[in-house]
Formats: sequence, C-alpha cells, structure tokens
Amino acid sequence: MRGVLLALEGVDRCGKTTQAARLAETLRQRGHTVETWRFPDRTTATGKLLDAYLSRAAEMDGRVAHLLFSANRWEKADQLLRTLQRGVHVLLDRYAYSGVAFSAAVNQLDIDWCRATERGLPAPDRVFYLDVSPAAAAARGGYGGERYESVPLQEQVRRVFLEHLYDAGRWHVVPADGSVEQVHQQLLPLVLECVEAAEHHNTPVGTLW
Ligand code: Z5A
Repeated sequence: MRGVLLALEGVDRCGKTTQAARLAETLRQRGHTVETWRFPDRTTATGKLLDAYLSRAAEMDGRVAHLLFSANRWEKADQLLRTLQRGVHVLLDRYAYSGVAFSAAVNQLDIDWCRATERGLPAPDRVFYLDVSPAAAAARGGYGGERYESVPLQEQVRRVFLEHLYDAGRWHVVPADGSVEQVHQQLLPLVLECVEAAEHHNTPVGTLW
C-alpha cells in the first residue's frame, strides 16, 4: 500500500510547519510511518541559490527564481515517489501551489506560465490550505528580513491561492486563526480520513495539474 501525499499551504506564518510537526507526531503515535518534507529544500544545489535569493544575499530575475523553485521540487520528485511506494505518508510543508501563488502575486508573472513548470509533478492526494487572517498572522510576531515578508504582498498571495489555485476536489480550506491545538483538532480528522482511505484504495499517485 502506498503512502498518502498531503500538502500544507498558506501565507507566511499560517502555521504550516507547526501543524506538520504535530500531525507527524500524532500519526506516528497511531502507528503510521510519516515523513515531513519542506519546500524550498534549502540543502540542495538549487536550494542554496534560493536561500541566497530569499535572504536577499543574491538578486535574480523573478522568472529565474520561479524556475529554481520549480527545479527544487523536480530534483526531489523521484525520491518522493519512491518514499510513497515504500508505504510512507509524506506531509509537504509548501509545494507547487506556493510556487505559482508567490511567483504570480509577487513577481506579476503569468499564472499559466507559472503552472506549466510544475506540470507532471506528483500530485498531493489532499491540500490543506491553512487560512489565517492578516490580523492573526500579524499577532504571531514580526516578519524577519526575508524577501516576500510583508502584509500587502501576503494578501496578494492569499488572493492567488484562493481565487486561482483552489480546487474543490482536492483542497480543504481550514480556518487557522485559532490556537495550535484548535487548528490541529480541525486538521487531524481530515488527515486520518485520507490515511485510512489509502489503506483501502491503492490508487496510483496522480500528477499535476
Ligand atoms: N516560496 C516561493 O516563492 N516559491 C515556492 O515554490 C516555495 C516557496 C516553495 C520561504 O518559504 C519563502 O519561499 C516563502 C514562500 C516562498 N515566503 N514567504 N512568505 P519557507 O517555507 O522557508 O518559509 P515560510 O513558509 O514563509 O515561513 P514559516 O516560518 O515556515 O511559516 P509557517 O510554517 O507558516 O508557520 P510556523 O513556523 O508554523 O509558525 C510561525 C510562527 O507562528 C511561530 O512562531 C509559531 O510558534 C507561531 N504559530 C504557529 N501556529 C500558531 C497558532 N495557531 N497560534 C499562534 N501562533 C502560532
């Protein structure tokens, strides 16, 4: 039985990383084998260039950055498929949806062009969009110095996520203004439903888009 591929998405400070860790811990306690993967993966060759770009140590054209974010996923796609085939569930902390939303909103790139470079990647079985209001995000502390960390930009990113990328068949929009525990309690049954469904239907991993 293959593992399920689940993606957590949202604007900055929506709590993806916190929830991915909580979910992995809970699933492991229930006997499941789980890995959490984060994009961008800043350890790879492309990831190092992206880290320099995000931290403002390097400048690059928005299209080049988009292609690098996309390549950062492609260079791990085979490993991701092999992991799923071993029966490991994978929780993705950002994925191709971030790739499109940030490039389109922040660098004003054409959405279809942005989507094209992600086409063919392993498709998540479910996407959980953690929907945090700007007020709740602001209450979580100041932004650091990384590129894209500003409230107006994040509002534009949120609009692209919800108006252009939302897919009723695959996405759950989860209100994420509450406490860590409240958000976890909303996510957990949705995630368990996917994991349990996978135990009964061994469907192949789909592809974007
Ligand atoms: N980017 C892109 O342009 N193209 C791409 O293809 C990809 C990404 C994949 C870096 O991403 C940037 O790359 C990102 C998008 C762009 N730019 N922005 N913005 P990253 O993944 O390295 O970093 P990030 O996602 O922006 O930030 P983050 O730190 O990972 O945020 P988070 O995971 O959503 O939140 P968190 O770490 O779980 O929590 C943030 C803080 O809030 C922390 O202090 C928590 O303790 C607190 N927190 C979390 N949940 C709660 C609740 N429920 N209540 C109160 N406080 C909370």
